[in-house]
Amino acid sequence: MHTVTENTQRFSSSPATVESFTSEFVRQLRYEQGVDLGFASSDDLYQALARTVRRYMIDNWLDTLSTQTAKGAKAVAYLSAEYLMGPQLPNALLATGLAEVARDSLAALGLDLDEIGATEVEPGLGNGGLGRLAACFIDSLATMDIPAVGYGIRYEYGIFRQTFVDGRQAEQPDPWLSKGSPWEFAHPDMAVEVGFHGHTERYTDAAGVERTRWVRGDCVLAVPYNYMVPGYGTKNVNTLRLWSAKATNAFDLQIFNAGDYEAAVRAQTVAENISKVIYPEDSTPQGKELRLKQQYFFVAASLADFINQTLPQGFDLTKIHERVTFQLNDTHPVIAIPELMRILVDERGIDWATAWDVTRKTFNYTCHTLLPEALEVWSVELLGRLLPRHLEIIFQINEEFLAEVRKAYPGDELRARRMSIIQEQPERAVRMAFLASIGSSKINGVAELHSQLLRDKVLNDFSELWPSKFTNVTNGVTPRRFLALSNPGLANLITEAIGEGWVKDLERLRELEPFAEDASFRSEFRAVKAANKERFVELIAQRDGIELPADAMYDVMVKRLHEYKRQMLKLLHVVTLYDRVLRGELRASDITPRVVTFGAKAAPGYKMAKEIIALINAVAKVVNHAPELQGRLQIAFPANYNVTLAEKLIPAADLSEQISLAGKEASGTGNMKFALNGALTIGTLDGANVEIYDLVGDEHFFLFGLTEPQVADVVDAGYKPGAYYEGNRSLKGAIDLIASGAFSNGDRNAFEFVLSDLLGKDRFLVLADYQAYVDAQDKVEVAYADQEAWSRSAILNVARTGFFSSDRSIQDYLDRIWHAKPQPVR
Ligand code: Z15
Repeated sequence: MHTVTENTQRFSSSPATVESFTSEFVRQLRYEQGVDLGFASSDDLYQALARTVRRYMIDNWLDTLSTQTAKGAKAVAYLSAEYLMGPQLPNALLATGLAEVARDSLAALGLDLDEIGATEVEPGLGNGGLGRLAACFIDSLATMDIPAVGYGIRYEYGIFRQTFVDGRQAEQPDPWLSKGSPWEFAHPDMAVEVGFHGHTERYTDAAGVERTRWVRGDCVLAVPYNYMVPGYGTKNVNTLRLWSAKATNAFDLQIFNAGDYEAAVRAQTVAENISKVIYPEDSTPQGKELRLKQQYFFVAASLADFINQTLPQGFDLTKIHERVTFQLNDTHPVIAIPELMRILVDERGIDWATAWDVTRKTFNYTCHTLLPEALEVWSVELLGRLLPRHLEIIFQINEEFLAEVRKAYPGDELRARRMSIIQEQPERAVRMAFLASIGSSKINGVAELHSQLLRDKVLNDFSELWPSKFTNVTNGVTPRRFLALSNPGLANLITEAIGEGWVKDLERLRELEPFAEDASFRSEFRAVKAANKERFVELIAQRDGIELPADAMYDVMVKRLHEYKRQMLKLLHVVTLYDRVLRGELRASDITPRVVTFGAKAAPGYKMAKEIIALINAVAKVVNHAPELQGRLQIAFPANYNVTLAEKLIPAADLSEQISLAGKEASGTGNMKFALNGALTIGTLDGANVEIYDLVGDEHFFLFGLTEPQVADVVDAGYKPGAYYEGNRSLKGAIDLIASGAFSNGDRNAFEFVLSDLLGKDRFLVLADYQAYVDAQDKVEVAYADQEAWSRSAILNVARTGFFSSDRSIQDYLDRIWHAKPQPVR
């Protein structure tokens, strides 16, 4: 069986010998943790091992910091509410080149690296694609020697742990820090005060100038925790700085002053709640007060940190854009724009016009969505109460902006109203995407199609006003984690064929193209895939107690549960196959054995998503045991899909399901990971699927479904899902089978909530794309039967998707937006 770390030593030379590593490990265990080797628990061993590995990164980290400070070069500050990091130990072993030494040294002590590594709880500080993208980007920034810092929140509880109770999602807290994190460095000494509430005042300063100040009502401390972000194949180690909320001493004082101990402790709880838990929403914001507090909390701390700690003392802030570019990862950190204005104008006394000019040069905004309901708005009432000065600043920005719009389009009052940062209906609220667009130099979408739709639809007025502000940067994924680490079998095969340069230059995978024609290479490629399936089957057996065949086609759909992603379409395909067999239209023995694997968390408040999860589990229960199917069709739905599971599952996949309704998925990044690991995609022309399709070619991709303009036409014509149901026997058969109670012990109402929506509304045109999807799946069946041709296609998918390295994304950001330069540590 392949293990996570077995091949990694080949990519880098080790900074330690087995002897020195062993003695450091034992020293950590005894003298830092106070534990004897003979009595160490698995967690003791993990902590000591992590601290041992960490020790070999620290000198490079400190050298990176001092090199960058000395050079005064322009830095990238990535502002993101989420970082979905995944396990840290294997990545650190890969980056340091210590994997083999660690394995041997532990073995000499009678210990097993993989067993110890399995103790790690991944930091789940993100929901899905957006958080994982941030993690890939900081990996690439470090690998490319770019001075960069990631700023975010150290949530005490990460994304919930999902379990299934009677097939329905239940959420458990994720106390990922309960045993401490060996990877973090706390700096309570560098805490920053962050204010909230209060009021604003006008006053005349010593020079006789009219100014405004914000008198904060209360404040909390933001305590920074630093994490090393090691680059691969370089000495550079960057920093991820996550903020944790702590009550100020003012709360303690209240105990004495008011004598109300309980109230004081309650106030402390309120303060520390700010970084308590990540909001489990993905692509649909909740508009909760605590969420806005989180956003301002980390953004205010990050700006203060950069200005006061990173820039030299007395730095002229009218030049801040020469030293840093703040990248806004979606609208979550957009309150940073008025915050920088407040600092420049109120605190530094810089005139408004200069401050605004500087601010706009300092920020850039990445939009990650097309769903109108996903665009954040904050009510004027809430924003004005929580951040009164920021609301005033937003109003002034808006006033000046609307004057500019009226000047550019005289008499077009409708346009001015459309473009206002303030929406009036259904309540007065601040449109954060508009504020971001106005306050940034560049606005980018995350795939070609998405960027085009931003220009043409979501932000059309803005792109008419400022066409050159808009650009595209197609997303990418780090080949370190998602190929070198997660798929050692394939990584070794590639390296044997073309050398190891691909790890830092993924376009070199092109050199694999001729190997697609090589029968013995194809056979080795199939052997790797088969071994990855075995590895996955073993994992799922012990992790979930699910028994799966290893010699089946692995058809995989893993992503957040969302209607627009259309897990229902995949499920209808499965039900259709079952229904056809029941009706005697299809012989089970003619079905290629398939394991349909789902992995998906639903936002806890998203009723439809949770019902769909229940339906998938209900169908699985019947289908997996149906004698009629002779085991040829299985559904595996392991609970709690996360990065750890993704790293085992993606390398085992044959077929990647990327079936969102065209025009809804901004990019997708799972789609890239699968193609890179040699799965073929069945997908729509949505998000980055379009670019994958163009690169790999039509013969190596199962394309189906309406295109975005066709979707618009169908919707404009008045879409009637019922007509598709009535007009399609096999679709009607599948839906009727669900409605008959076949998956709910005869209960005909069990899935009424899902089915009535599908037949009455079907916002995401599942029924309209059904037949095209089933037809495409029939082509999959035929194609898979020819294993030589399938492997050829799979190899070409690997060879042609080097474009999707996050290193390329970062290079695009550098060229098109950031203009920062590498600063390698010597
Ligand atoms: C999120 O994960 C994404 C967009 C959002 O607006 C939010 Cl709030 C969360 C995803 C997109 O859905 C996905 O298409 C994209 O690949 C990913 O961000 C990274 O850009």
